[in-house]
Amino acid sequence: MRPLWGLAYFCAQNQDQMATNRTFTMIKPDATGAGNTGKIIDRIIEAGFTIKAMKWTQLSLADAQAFYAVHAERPFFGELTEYMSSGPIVAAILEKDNAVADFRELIGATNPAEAKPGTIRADFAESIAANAVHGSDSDENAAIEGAFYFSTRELA
Ligand code: IDP
Ligand code: MG
Repeated sequence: MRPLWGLAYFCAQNQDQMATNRTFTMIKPDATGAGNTGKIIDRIIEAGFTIKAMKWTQLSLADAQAFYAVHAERPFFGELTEYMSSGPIVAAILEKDNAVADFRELIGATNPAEAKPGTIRADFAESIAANAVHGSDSDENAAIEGAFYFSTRELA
């Protein structure tokens, strides 16, 4: 096989791996710090999501600013990025039909005071900033956010 064809094949495979029916999540520092990581992963699996990739890591402040660049103009950007870099997080790519919308349903509203009973944020979040979990808001952002943490070789 000529090298160029090999590269084209590799890129096509990568695109396929970043297709829809996936979402991206982080278990945030409040939840990892409170010892709720395992309980939250259980909820995610019980809700029918398959884990495609997962890692325990910590964001630097610069990483958090890059990840949340879309919120750079929001008044809470400084608070959010300092908080998200303050302790360990668990990053994961999840798969399920209708993954983005179903995961947002599972985690509940941004403000835990408004999250429906039984949602992850209602049960585990501390505040609107320290709200236990992140969930992508679109297929496009799920692919971008997943690629922030994982190469396609890390998916299984
Ligand atoms: P989402 O996580 O439910 O999608 P976004 O509006 O995208 O909510 O906000 C991103 C994150 O920024 C939230 O999950 C939360 O941690 C934080 N955040 C949102 N609104 C506020 C606020 O009013 N004060 C402090 N932090 C906030
Ligand atoms: Mg959001």
